[in-house]
Parts: sequence; structure tokens; C-alpha cells
Amino acid sequence: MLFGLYLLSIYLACLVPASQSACDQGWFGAPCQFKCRCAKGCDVSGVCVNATSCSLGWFGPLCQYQDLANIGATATPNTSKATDGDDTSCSSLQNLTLSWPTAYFINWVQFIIPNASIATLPVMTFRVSQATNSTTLPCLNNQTKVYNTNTVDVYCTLTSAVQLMTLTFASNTSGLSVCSIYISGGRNLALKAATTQTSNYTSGVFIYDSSKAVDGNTSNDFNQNSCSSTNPGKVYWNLTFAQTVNVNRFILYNRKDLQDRLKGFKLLTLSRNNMTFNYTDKQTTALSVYTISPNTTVAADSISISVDNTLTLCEVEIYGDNTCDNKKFGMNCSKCRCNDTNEICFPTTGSCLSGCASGYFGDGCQQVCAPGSYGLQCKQTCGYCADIVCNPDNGVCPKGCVDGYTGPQCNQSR
Ligand SMILES: [Ca+2]
Repeated sequence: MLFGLYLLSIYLACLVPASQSACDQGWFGAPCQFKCRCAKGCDVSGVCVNATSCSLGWFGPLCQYQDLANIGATATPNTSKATDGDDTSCSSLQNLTLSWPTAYFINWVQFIIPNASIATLPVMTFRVSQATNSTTLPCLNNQTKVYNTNTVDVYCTLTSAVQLMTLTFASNTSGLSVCSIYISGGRNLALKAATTQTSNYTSGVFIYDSSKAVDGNTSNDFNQNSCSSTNPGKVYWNLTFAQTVNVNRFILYNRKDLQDRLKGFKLLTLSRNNMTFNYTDKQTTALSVYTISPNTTVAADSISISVDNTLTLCEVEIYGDNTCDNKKFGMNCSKCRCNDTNEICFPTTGSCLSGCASGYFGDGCQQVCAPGSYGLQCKQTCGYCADIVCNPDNGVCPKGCVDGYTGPQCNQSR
């Protein structure tokens, strides 16, 4: 009996792909670099269980994008259901202002609006500071995609980080019903990335190796063994990204004691062996958390933090996104699947203004038509194929027809 259970457990373990079974609880992806940001947990591929939503403060593909509408933003009016992170509760809005104590680069805003159309979209205004007479920035390279009847993605390039954003909705007196507004601050690209440091401080069984600064735990308590730490000297901590990324923000979490050790640290980024950004700390008092926002997005293949002391980093977060070649998108640079093959799909979600290519459906047009269906929006039904399944693009039956039918799509009777 026990041996039978043992064999069964081996059999079940073999059913789960190695890349999925190896992740610790709360992590997913290959190699387990994504932290689950779902309100009620993720399945092995990072999808929220039972179609539940993202945790407050996260949104987008696999809930990996930080939502600046919920990270330290002051909303006016503050009673709106549009910034509560719940797509099922909506408010009627005419105007909404969001302001932040520090400046953020914004390149993607997502709206959840019942029966969305481009005509219902608000006018967005960005200002570099909270002062109402400060410089207004245009939304350059604007791309807008409406999909799934209620979701709108707006992508644009701002020439600077901003502290204030105003949204003016439809001008009729009752305003527009808005269920959610998400403002992307990018995703944390540092999580579980490849890291090294000059030396590892050790204490008893604890090894304060470089990976502790990218383990997803921001605790500043050195005794929790979630900080990296070197031995003293001229020391550095390095991180190498798996692919070139664009960074808009670095956040360094200092330890809660001995904070002065981090004073005067230097941070620099490299891309193709060229320095793309460098920063030297000049604060007179050490901080618990350092937020470093470059004046523009920074291309980076690697980052280095150095100090002439002992270097302890309880966590390093690096917000931004990866870059993909033309006609590819998203965290894994998946291929765009737009109906118009000349269309460049939305860089984050893969959504297409022209709809999905024949044989594909879903928000990012990445899901293949269910067996038995094919064509645009998967609305066609396969003919009398020998094994039910037909080519999702053109409906051709790969294994011929059942008796009595003929033609490439097996839809003609003999
Ligand atoms: Ca940590």
C-alpha cells in the first residue's frame, strides 16, 4: 500500500514540468523569477486562482505591474471606486486628479470602462510637479487599444517623470462610469536576477550572499537573513539582467541599524559596456529607503552598487520593463498575433487594434482556438475531421476526414 502511494507520488511529480515544480510557494516562472501578486494566490503558471484579482497595488499581465494609482497617490476625489483596485465596482467620474510626492515615469495607463470605446476616453494631462502651473507634458507616440469590450490600454512616451496627472472624462453632467484606472510604474526587474558581490559576510549558519537583496523580502532586520552583506573594504554588489531592460526607478532598502555604512554609495548601470547612468549618494543623513529616479528611462544590461565600507542591501528593486524586438511584446517577448500583420501590438499586453489573427483569441491574442473551432475570433466550426481538431488558422483537417466527407476542411459530402 505504502509502496503504491510512493509510486503514485513519483508519477504525479513527473506530471508537473520541472520548471513549474521547482518554485517555492508564492513564486512562478522559469526560473521562478516572478513573485505571485494575486490577492488569493496563483496557480503554477502565475494566473490568479479562481479568476480572482491582483493584490491591491498590482495589475496587468500576471499582476506583475506596479499600480501607481495605488502606490502613494493622492486621488481627488478620493472616494472614487476607480482607484480601489476592484474592476467590479465603478464610479461616475467627470474629473480625477492623481498626485505623487515623488516623480514617476508613466508610459502605460489601463482603464476598465463598461462598453469602452476610444470616444469615451478621458483627456489626460501630465505635469512635472504638483504645482498646477508647472510644465505640462504631451503624451508622445500615443497608442490606444480597446479590447474585450471594457478594457482600454493607452501607451505613450513622456519626456520626463511626472508628479501630477489629471483625467477629464466625457463632458456630460453625469460624467462617465469608470470601474478601474491603473497607472503602470513598471515591474520589478531585479527579483531573483543573477547577482554577485565582492565577498559574503557570514555569521553562524547565516550566509549574507548577494541574492538576499533580490529575494522579494524588503525586511530591514539584518537578523532575518534577507539582506546581502559583504566584508569591509572597497566593495561592490552587481546584478546582471537576463536581457536588456529599460529602467525608470531604483529602490534600495537599507538595514535598520548601522545605516551610515551605506552613505556615499555609488550606483551605475551599463548597457553594451557603456555607462548609461550613474549616481552618487550625497545625503547628509542615511536613509532607510533610497529611491533613485533618473531623468529619463535608462537602458541597462547590468547594475553595480559600490561603497568604501561594508555593503549591506536588504533589498534592491529596479522598476521598468524588458525590451523586445519589433512585433514582439511582453515579459517573454512573445510574438504579436494581430489580424493586421503590419500592426505592432501593444508593448505590454499584446492587444491589437485590428483584433486577433485568425486562430487566436484572448486579451493578448495568445490563446489558440479551442479544439473544434478555428478562424477569426474562433467563430468557425471545424468540418468532419478524422480527429475533430482542425488547423486553428484555416480549418484544414490534418489527418483527413471521417468517412463520407472530403475537401481540405472536410466540409463537403462525397
Ligand atoms: Ca531581501
